[in-house]
Amino acid sequence: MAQAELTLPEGAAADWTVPQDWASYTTGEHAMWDRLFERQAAMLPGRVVPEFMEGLDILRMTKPGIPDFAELSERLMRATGWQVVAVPGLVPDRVFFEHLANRRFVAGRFIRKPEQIDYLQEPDVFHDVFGHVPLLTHPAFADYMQAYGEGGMRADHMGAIDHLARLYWYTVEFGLMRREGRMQLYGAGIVSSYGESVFALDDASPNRIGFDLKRLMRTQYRIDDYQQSYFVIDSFEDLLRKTSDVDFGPIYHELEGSTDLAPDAVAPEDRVYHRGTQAYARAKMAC
Ligand code: HBI
Ligand code: FE
Repeated sequence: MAQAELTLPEGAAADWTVPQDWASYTTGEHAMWDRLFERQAAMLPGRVVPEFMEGLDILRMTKPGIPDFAELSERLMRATGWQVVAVPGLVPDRVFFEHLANRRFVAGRFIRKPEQIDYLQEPDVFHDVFGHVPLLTHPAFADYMQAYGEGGMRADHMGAIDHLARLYWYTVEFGLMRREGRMQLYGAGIVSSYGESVFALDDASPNRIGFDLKRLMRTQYRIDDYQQSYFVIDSFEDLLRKTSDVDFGPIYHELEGSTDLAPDAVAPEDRVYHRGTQAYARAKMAC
């Protein structure tokens, strides 16, 4: 996605970070976190990979209220050497990549308003912290995120951010994993969403297709609704292996000459776990 020009907000450091200022959250804001947390915590066990639930535990995220990033960072640092830093909102791609490459996860400090409980455009602290941070306690996933940041810095120089961003989208944000015949969630965009936590796993509408790096980088995505296709990895170790020992340069070059695939496409060479009916997407289009 071509990113609109963002300007450094007043009060932000040169790397776009701001103080979280945890003490200034209101009771209402903490209550909003608790409401979202309880809803997801009741639904996710069994649906999400166990590594996610273990991450919540390691980081003591089960205690009430919006987490204090300093405390999260201390525990995360001990587990995998990652930190959580606050940013005002979306940051430029190269800033985002540089933080990841240095094992810093950038998180919004604001929380959604009650009327935005099920949908908001910009990532808030619930999406960023509840969705993304627990898996950063897992060594292979933690390394994958750093490698993604490093890959982003290289892609920036090659003009290939759009293709690389699809990898982030279909793994970190909307990934599924299948182990021992069991499909589970791990993408942050899914696990932080009440509706999509069910849709991604159980609905007949979306495709569920085996992970293939090049295929996935050709696939367009939707930012305004549930995904029409989800991609399935075997394990975090497998994801790391299939992306970190790969020279993306020749892939980007090849992709320049190939056409994109629509979000709902099924290709002949796909390993299809479920061919979606696309009934949900079609019903949406009709209204
Ligand atoms: N900024 N705060 C924030 N959070 C993101 O997830 C984010 C961002 N800037 C750029 C970005 N993501 C993506 O465009 C990259 O994955 C390419
Ligand atoms: Fe996200």
